[in-house]
Amino acid sequence: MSNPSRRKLITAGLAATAGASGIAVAAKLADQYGLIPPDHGGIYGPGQTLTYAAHRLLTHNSLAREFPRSQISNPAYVNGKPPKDEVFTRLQAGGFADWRLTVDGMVARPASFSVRELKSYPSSTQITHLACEEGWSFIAEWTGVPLSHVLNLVGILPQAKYVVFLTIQRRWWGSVDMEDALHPQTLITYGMNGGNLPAGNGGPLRLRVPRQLGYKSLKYITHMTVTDSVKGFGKGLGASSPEGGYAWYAGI
Ligand SMILES: Nc1nc2c(c(=O)[nH]1)N[C@H]1C(S)=C(S)[C@@H](COP(=O)(O)O)O[C@H]1N2
Ligand SMILES: [Mo]
Repeated sequence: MSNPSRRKLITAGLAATAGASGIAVAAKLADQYGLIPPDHGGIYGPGQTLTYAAHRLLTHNSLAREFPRSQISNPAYVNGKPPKDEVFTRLQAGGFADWRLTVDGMVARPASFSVRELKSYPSSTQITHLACEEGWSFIAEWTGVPLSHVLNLVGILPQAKYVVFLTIQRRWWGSVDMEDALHPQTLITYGMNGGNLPAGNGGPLRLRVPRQLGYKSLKYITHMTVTDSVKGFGKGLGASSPEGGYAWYAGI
């Protein structure tokens, strides 16, 4: 589905059916094109499907806005406190030398990376906006390795549809589709505003998905699983966010 005029046609079809005969019908059309988000059930499901399908068709390959250095927020906003448990405290005391990011699932070469290894790969820096669903936002410079680079190292299998992320905080986990996973601005970050990523902002390792709301940018990531279905994770909705009433897809 790479032809832009075809894309426009399908999107127009989605919009027209949404207007004429209800979004449930539009959701059926989206289904024909495989554009169904994991939280497609329930009363909000058709709306979620319409949002996700329309975004995917219209904003394919689009870039999140990047800002000049002068726009960086000072101080950066920190939402919540870093974990206080024994495991995190011990890892932090050791300068996160023992922090690992493991990658498994539908990959040719499952692997486990230290922060130092991730820092040795080609890095990417972006000055982007992080917007929380609660209404506040800030701009920061993020540095990390593109997730696509890590996925290429482990070799994703052709049937892969999602990358699921677990964090050191069990309550916080989520997933992105392959389009976001392979998007050039999706990073595994270890740096912020020129220094190491502060623990308050998710250090030592944090996902950045700048085309979606802040809650998709999971902090303290420890584990990634490449999969063709998110049914086996939690309640099967693809993330902790829809379990708590927020959309799985939070595109902006
Ligand atoms: N592991 C983890 N990731 C998380 C959160 C969290 O509490 N724990 N909060 C999320 C929410 S709701 C937002 S808005 C951003 C906040 O990022 P910040 O603390 O760097 O401002 O991180 C997201 N990722
Ligand atoms: Mo948030």
